[in-house]
Amino acid sequence: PHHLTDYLTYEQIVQFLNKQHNRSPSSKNFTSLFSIGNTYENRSIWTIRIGKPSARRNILMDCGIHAREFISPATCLYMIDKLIDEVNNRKVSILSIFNIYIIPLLNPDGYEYAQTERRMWRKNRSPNNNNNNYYYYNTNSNCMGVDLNRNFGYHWMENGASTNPCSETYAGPKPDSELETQSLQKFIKKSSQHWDAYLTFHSYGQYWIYPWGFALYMPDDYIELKNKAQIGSEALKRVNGTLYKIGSAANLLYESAGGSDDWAKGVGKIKYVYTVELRPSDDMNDAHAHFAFMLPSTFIEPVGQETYVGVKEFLRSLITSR
Ligand code: 0X9
Ligand code: ZN
Repeated sequence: PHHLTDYLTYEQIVQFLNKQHNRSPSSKNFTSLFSIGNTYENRSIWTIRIGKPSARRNILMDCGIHAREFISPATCLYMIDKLIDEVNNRKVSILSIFNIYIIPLLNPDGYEYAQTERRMWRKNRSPNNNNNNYYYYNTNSNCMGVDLNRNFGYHWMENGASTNPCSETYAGPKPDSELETQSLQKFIKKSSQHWDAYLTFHSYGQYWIYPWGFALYMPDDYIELKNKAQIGSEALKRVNGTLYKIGSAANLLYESAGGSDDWAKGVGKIKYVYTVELRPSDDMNDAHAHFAFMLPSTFIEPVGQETYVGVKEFLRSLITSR
């Protein structure tokens, strides 16, 4: 058990993952640590698999798509620590059924930049100096970075995204242009395995969101997605009383295309897909709302704790369905 009292740097996260992988004989047996690809600045996108040999079903989670949302990677690390606690548990656990793959930091370049240079950085750090553009005009620019959550090639650029490289929601020169986007997609596709669920953690607002983000209409199976989101968020609430809202991305937040969630469902054909917007709430009557993206690190523990319980209960509810 590890105490996460601070937001870690990329280097510290790599160390943390190695320590977790090597924690015990059973953690060495039941986890694997690998990279799904590299970023523009050549950082590895580390991924850990946690699951017992009997596990036949697969779950994917990622954190840290947006650089400034520090509570997201911290929550993935917290869950990794708790899941590895469970690996030692001889009882039947969700890890006897699911291999859980966690990518704790999908956008390490942006995260490092937010930690060292500009706290409110959101995008990745790829330069926008090419004319390799989807549109007839070029977007050569000195502004850096692509919003990875506008870059995924499913209904790309249809709504709520920008063609301007200086925008915070710049969708990139073309769909799937970014290495981080490609790495995640390759991993989802190549592991010719079936994925039961994909959860992507962001902040903030306390929303448990299902597709679609690109348009206001609902997926055919949205009732099932909604029911399972309810199970997760109710369990989460029982821990510290934290209240989540549930709905589709476009309805609850705003229409925006190119998200990893829409791609995972629309192209990746994963049934249970969610974006979880962690604490704080965005309700200005909430005492913590003013923290916004700058949630103090003292929140890592309670947010990690409640999110882990919610996710576990959600996963349990999948065991009986399918
Ligand atoms: O706008 C986003 O990318 C997400 N909110 S955030 O404040 N973390 O930036 C919400 C994404 C919801 N999903 C889709 N729009 N597809
Ligand atoms: Zn985000």
